[in-house]
Order: sequence, then structure tokens, then C-alpha cells
Amino acid sequence: MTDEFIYPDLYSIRMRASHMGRHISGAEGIITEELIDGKAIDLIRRALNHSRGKPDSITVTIERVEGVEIKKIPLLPICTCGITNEEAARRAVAALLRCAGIGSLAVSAALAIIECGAGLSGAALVDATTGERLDTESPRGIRVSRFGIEDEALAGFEAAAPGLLRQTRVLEAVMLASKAASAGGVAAELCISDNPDYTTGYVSSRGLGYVRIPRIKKEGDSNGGRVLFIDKRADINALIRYLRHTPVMINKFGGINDLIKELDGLISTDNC
Ligand code: PML
Repeated sequence: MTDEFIYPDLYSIRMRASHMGRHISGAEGIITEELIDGKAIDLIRRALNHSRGKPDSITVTIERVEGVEIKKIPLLPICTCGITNEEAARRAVAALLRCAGIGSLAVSAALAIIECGAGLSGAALVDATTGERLDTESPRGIRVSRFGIEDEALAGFEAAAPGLLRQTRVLEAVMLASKAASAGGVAAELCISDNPDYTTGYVSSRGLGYVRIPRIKKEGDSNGGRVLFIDKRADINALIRYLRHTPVMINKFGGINDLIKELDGLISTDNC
């Protein structure tokens, strides 16, 4: 497909579920009209069967997206960092973020936001040097939204991803990270799942790609969240508009680098 291709009109479908105002789950896609019913059912089932509990509110929003508005981006390349324990996972987070140019104050601020159980349902935006929180509108953060994947890129992912990597959760997280990384001003992202039974997180950036970090937290811990590290020169309002509202379609599979990569290789100067 050439970059001149203009999409037909598509639909953005988004689900969010909560219990007494506390975030339970969220998911989304950009799809054709024929797929809307099936996707809506899938999202509702996911909301009702989540390890964070039963929601008392599920909202599914469906909106037409005009083809001309859609931006094309590639999926970030994926790899899994070889990690054997939680301490090594924390060292990997620090080393990868350092390599992406993130200051140590910002790394500590991000970990504090994620670990305090603040109930983020979107991403917290923090200054990549000082760690100052830049999204001030709500403690829940900014939802990175309106992204989908073309069939060919999806087929590339499915063909290359073995076993656990093929989970919907992983694909959705890489898609979200790819949209975030495509925004001018986002230097890197750190994500730790808020699912108590899921202990793999990731660090991502344009240079590093999507680096999965096993054992990033203890089993049973339901604290988690996403932090985007923002370059201080960014226009924060334009960035928030892009993250929330600009529809993007992933049109290229970025590859799976290596199933397990050593940290030293990942933070080589080529990536930093
Ligand atoms: C979540 O959906 O809970 C976030 C998952 C992030 C890590 C996914 C992965 O295993 O790559």
C-alpha cells in the first residue's frame, strides 16, 4: 500500500468500564461497519470478565471517522528483555529509560505515580527531565485513543508472534505504544499493567521500540498505569489533542527483534 492511499470512512469503537468510579478496563479499535456488532460484543464481554472485578458501568462509544483524517504509522518493533527477577526488572526500566534520554527524577516520579494506586485510567504525562506532571485536568490521565490496525499488518504480527505474545493484550499495548511514540514530543513510555495477575510491563520509544519487561511487579499487585515522558519543548495541548483525537491506523508490522534480548544489546548506542 502506498502512502497516497486514502481510507474509506471507518468507525472508532471504544470501551471503558469502571466500578464506583474506579477504572476496571478499556479497549478499542478502528474498524469497518460490518465488524461493529462483533467488536462491540467482544468489548462488552471483556469488560464483564476482567480480573480487576465486575464493573457497574460500561460505556461503548462508536464514532464515524472520516478516511481523510486517518494518519498511517508503523507498529513499533517488539522484543522481550531477558529478566529473571523483580530487581533486575527495575534495573532494566532505569537503564532503558536512561538510554531514551529520560532523567532519573522523571523515572522516580513515574514509578511513584504508577505505584501509588492513583487509579489512572489513561496515561500520566510527565516532564522527561524534572518529572513534573504536565496533564493537570484530572488525576486519571490522558487516554491514548483512536487507533486501529490494517489486516496486512495484523497478519504480520500474528505470523511472527509465538505463544503468549499473540495475546490480544500484547497487541493492543503495542498499538497504543506505537501511537504514543508517533506523537512529536513523547520521548518514551513506561507501562506496568494494573491487572493483579499480569506482571509483564514495557518501556517503549521510537529508538528502542517496544521492550517487554517480565517480572516488573509482584503477582497480586493491582497497582499499575502508564506514564508518557514528554520533551519540555512540546506543545502540551496539541500533544494531548493528538493522543486523544487523531485517528491513526497501523499499516506496517515492525517485526519481532528477538524473543529474548540482553539489556546490554538493547541499550547499545544505536538505540539511544
Ligand atoms: C495491560 O493491558 O494490562 C497492559 C499490558 C502491558 C504489557 C503487555 C505485554 O505483555 O507486552
